[in-house]
Amino acid sequence: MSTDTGPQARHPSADGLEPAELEGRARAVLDANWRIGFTVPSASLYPHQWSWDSAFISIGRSWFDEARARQELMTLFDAQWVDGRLPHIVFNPAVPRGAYFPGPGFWRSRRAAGAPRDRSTSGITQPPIHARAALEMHRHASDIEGSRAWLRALYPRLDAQHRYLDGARSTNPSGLPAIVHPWESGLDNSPVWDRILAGLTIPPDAFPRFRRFDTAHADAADRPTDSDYNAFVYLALRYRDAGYSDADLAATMPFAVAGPLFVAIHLWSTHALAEIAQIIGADPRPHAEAAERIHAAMLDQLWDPAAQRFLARNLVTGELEPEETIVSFAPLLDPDLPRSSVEAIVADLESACFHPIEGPHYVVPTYSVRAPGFDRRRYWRGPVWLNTNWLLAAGLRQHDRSDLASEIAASSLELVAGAGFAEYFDPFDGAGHGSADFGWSAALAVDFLRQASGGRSRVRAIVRAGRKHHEEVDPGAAQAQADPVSTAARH
Ligand code: 2M8
Repeated sequence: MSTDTGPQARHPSADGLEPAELEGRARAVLDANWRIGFTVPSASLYPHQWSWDSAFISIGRSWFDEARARQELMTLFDAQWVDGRLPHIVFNPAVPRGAYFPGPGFWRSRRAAGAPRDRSTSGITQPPIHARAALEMHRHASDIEGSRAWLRALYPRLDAQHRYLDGARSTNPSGLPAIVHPWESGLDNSPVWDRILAGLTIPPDAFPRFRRFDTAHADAADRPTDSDYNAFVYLALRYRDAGYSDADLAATMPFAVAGPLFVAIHLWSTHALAEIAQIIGADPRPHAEAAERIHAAMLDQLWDPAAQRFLARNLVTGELEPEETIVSFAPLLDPDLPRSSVEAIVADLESACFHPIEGPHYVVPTYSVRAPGFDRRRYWRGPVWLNTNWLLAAGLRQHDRSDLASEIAASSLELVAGAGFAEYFDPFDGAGHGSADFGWSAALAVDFLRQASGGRSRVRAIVRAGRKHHEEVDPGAAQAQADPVSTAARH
């Protein structure tokens, strides 16, 4: 999406938009992004299949096209490795080389032990939201028998995915699944990783010069920096050149982290897997036991009593990474989270760091708006994203905070009604950034619309308000708000 074409272009014709029309537009985006058996996150910026994107997209699509939604997850799992790992990208052979970096020639998956031989993939993974997605889809399936048969076919693959994460990836002192690359977190350039990336020593001859293609499709100011990309490439090559081996990760990989978002999603999906097992007549107990174990390890390893916050643990140094970001809220997905932790998270969520008291704004920014490094448009360093909003809304509903969940849902719908299905949004003026026509923004808008509590009339008011809200924002005031110094001065 161009961000330089002024407010009119950023907020096209939301005038008088009805919820049904908004859903129609979302469906049109998903249909335009459909390829053979899966949906691309973005036709320009991400022209292949991404793992957690497909899960979010399937949830939204399943409200109106169950067959394609199921097919999407099956296509993804067709690329699962023998060890159970689900790759974060499955490359579309129809896309020309050079459309995306790093492509199949970089990852060289076909040479790796246990990778599929008939298609190219990356060798890293992404947050395992898939079992939860499958359960969500089943819950609102109109064709229950078809859905049950599909779950039966998917279950062994989901089970293998979880065994991989609970096995090879959890063989470290935390007992939690480690991620070996910021791309595995899904929140690539989140400030959570800054300290670790700053400490990397990248030898000058570590890799040949490479060319990024992302900045040809999105404004460079919206994307990770070149120095982020150097670290991303270096870490991916380290893992690839070690044969994608998970042996002794904390000793062999410079980046090995147990992060609250990845872990909480894994835990939430483990609970979903137990339910799926029950639905298809398999034994839920191993999953229930795994969930208990992950819950205990998450509280023990990732809760910082001093900060009263969940933080990512650097498994190389043993330290917790202190940045105040949205990952700290993800443990709301744990249905057994102690009340005191729920209350601490809600207090953070409602604080001026994530919910500025004055002036119009949208929730939930991905980084504290008061942090010196907060950036209202740069990717995972401040903007609002629909998938993190969707996860937090689900977590809040689980802990009887439907009031806050509805607020997040309303903010999400206002954003897409005002700025279209952008990849991410400025928390102050609601402008869209990154790619336009982004898959999970469209899909999760459908889910928010279908799940909206308070009835259709309330949704209609929210969708209409989307445009009004955008019009009322004074960009000058929004800029002042985004400046942490002036924000701090007001409180
Ligand atoms: C972004 O990540 C990819 C690398 O995987 C990229 O920047 O090229 C992230 O937002 C990630 O969470 C997402 O799955 C992917 C595709 O939407 O894009």
